[in-house]
Amino acid sequence: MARSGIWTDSWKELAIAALAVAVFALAAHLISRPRVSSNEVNVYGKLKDLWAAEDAFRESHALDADADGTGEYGLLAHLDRPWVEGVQGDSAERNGYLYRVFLPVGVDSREERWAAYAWPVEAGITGNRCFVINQEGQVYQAPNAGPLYDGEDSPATGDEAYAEGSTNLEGSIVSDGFESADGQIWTPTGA
Ligand SMILES: [Ca+2]
Repeated sequence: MARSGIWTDSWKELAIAALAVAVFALAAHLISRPRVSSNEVNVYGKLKDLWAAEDAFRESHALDADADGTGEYGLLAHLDRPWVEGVQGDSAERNGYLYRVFLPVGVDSREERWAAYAWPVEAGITGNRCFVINQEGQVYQAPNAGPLYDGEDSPATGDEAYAEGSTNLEGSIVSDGFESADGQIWTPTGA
């Protein structure tokens, strides 16, 4: 009887330990997932804010390098608060994502277009998906599998969401179900 009691206790301890591990794993999953997804949801509003900031900046004529009366779009460091805060190099970090604005070469082109990408500071930890917006104001997302874009070590460089071979942000962001220059399929997103 004593022997079977010991075995019963051992199995109980094992079961409790297994349950504890399962609960811990579930808790870790529940804690990390919402942060990742809320970071991703945050990006949509931030990029729409950035779009409004770029429009306001151009309209203000704060930059008019060729003095033709038409303002040019600016980099993050040119824009109003809160975009200027925490800008390092060309990037700003917000809620686990890096944001970077790209401008085309040529003053006339900078009067017409820009693009901004947002990608995770630490892919798989602070976020998964990558996002892009340009002067047209629509936010697009892509899965960022790999990951393609991951912090400062693996950044977007400007033309990735455009057609293969496109340079200087010419054309449109590819969103018709075909792959863009980075091999991803970008889809419009509302959040
Ligand atoms: Ca100008």
